[in-house]
Amino acid sequence: MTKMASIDLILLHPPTLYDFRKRPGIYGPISDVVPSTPIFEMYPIGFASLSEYLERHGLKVRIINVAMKMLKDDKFDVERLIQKNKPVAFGIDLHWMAHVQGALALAEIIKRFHPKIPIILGGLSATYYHEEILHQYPFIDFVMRGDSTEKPLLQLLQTIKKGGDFKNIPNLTYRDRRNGIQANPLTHVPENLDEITIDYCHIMKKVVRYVDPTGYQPFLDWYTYPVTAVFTCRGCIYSCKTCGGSAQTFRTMANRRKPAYRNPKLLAQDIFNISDHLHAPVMIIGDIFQPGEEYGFTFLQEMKRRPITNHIAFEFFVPPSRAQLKKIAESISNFNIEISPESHDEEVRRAFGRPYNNESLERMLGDAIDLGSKRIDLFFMTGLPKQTYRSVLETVDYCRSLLERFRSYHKLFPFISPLAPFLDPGSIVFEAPEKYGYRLLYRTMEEHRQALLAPSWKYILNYETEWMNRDEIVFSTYEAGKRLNRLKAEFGLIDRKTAESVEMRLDGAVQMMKEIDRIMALPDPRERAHALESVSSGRLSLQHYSMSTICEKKELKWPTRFIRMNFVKILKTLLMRRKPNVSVPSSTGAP
Ligand code: B12
Ligand code: SF4
Repeated sequence: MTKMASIDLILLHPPTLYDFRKRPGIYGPISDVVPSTPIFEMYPIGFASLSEYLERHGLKVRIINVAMKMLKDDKFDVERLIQKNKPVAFGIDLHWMAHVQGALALAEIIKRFHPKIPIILGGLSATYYHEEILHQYPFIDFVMRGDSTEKPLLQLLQTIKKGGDFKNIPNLTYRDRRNGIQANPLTHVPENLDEITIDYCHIMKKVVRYVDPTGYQPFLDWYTYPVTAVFTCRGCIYSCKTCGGSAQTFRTMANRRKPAYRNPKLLAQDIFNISDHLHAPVMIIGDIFQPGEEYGFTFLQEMKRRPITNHIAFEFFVPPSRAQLKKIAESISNFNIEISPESHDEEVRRAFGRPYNNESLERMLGDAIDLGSKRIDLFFMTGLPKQTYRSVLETVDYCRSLLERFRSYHKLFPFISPLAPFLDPGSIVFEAPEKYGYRLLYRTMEEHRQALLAPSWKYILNYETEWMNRDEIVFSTYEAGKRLNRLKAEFGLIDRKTAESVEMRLDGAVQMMKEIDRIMALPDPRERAHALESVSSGRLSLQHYSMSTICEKKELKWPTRFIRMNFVKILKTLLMRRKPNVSVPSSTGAP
């Protein structure tokens, strides 16, 4: 038996488009405000909890970030990787819809080499399309649905290994012996997150076990900027109209009636564990006041008991009160904030589903600055309900007014990015586009898969709105990006050289988009294909305009210390057996 034969599950993270190295396109600013490139090489953080949980229950799991390997090495041979690995099962995430083409392509390769090894798909998009997946793509054997698959996946793997009936495994959709498709009830919907953990020490140990730092790497420059995330919840209480993770979407798609929260004390412990090993920033995913003030205050009290120097980034769904900010400032010395008003226009913001006005936003900015927030990021978006081209540009004017008002602060960073590449499947707007002024261009999984083969992100976008067509969404984004870039230089948030290089790239991208439009209008398909090929192999490589367009990745970075890893502690952990940071049974303290 080979060494690899003992692995039970290999979790693979696909690129958005397979093979993006041979088929470049203008992906545009679709990933400008997340750490990934448009290949979306970041794997779902759920991979970490799946791996930890399954290993805790006696299985052997390996994560391989295929997208990252392809991104880092032009010659990386995916087929060879697949061919030489023979686990009991392969798992592929189809969490973000943007991976639909890449996920299916990887699955096809696996089936070609290993027709007998089962392939499991999971994640939010797979959950939404579970039946279509099994109907349309014979190379997929199982879809594990829901936002919490640790336990049912364990059951599935045990059944695959030992034999048995699949019909009692919750959340599972599968093909039965007569090739019929069975969707078991989605009943595993845990009420809290105390039994699972995102344990970075577990990941470090796996990196060593498989001698594979790239396979576990979450995004391109993670080893120089090892930012981490901790989770307060799965699910959400808000219902933002285009969000595939809203309360309503989770209810219909994942059978979740209310969010599952992590015990606030365990959450603090998650941060301490990270802080012991890494000096880099920690992002808290989910507003700590979403479950109620008591949850947030319990967490902060816990943090106060053990002061740490890591920068902690808080995201807020609504502006917190001064009293709440004050508690944060008293408990955490280096706190940072991010909030997404989406638009300066209160009507647009309301139509999107954010329940606050500019006055409360600006009051919060003043308070946070006053109380010592180290940095504040504001995220705006294009492609929103009721948003026109003009309104997008007015958002930049609003940013100017904020930068002027808080001029002496120097740490208020506005960003603007498009709702792209796709309107989230299962979101309120996706389910009833006309009602909200949207026109959905692709609905099925196959339509999305084909769309990803288009040469520019304009043709990939799966929607347009009553207020902006795809052209306007695309070009208002570039124009706003350009103006915001200049604004940042003017207010000293980025240096002149950075601003100039962003602007040059932006202008180049716009030119290239127009050239692609011209080619796409050619009536003869052969001529079109030929022209597209020569553009992509041309001197001005498409790749150059695709990786980060309207801002630089470094603009997103939270402050951090120069030496970001505690190597001594990491080494000790690697040599030690640690108990996972979970509590069973659950006495959450969360509401
Ligand atoms: C945190 C978050 C992020 C973080 C990602 C952190 C990470 N590495 O996972 C950041 C900010 C980086 C991010 C980025 C993006 N996000 Co996001 N994100 C979220 C958010 C707010 C929470 C996600 C969450 O709580 N996950 C819970 C964790 C613990 O579980 P998990 O990772 O989902 O994994 C579990 C299951 O999904 C499943 N599972 C996942 N994969 C697999 C694979 C197998 C084989 C199996 C069996 C199970 C399985 O089991 C896991 C464990 O139980 C949701 C909104 C929401 N309320 O859910 C949006 C959401 C998931 N994001 C979304 C989008 C669109 C994006 C972007 C594409 C946006 C963009 N254009 O930049 C990018 C993609 C980034 C990338 N891949 O590189 C959409 C997805 C809609 C869709 N169906 O496509 C959501 C629903 C809402 C939204 N619009 O923000 N995101
Ligand atoms: S966008 Fe809105 S609905 Fe979606 S996760 Fe954020 S707050 Fe919740």
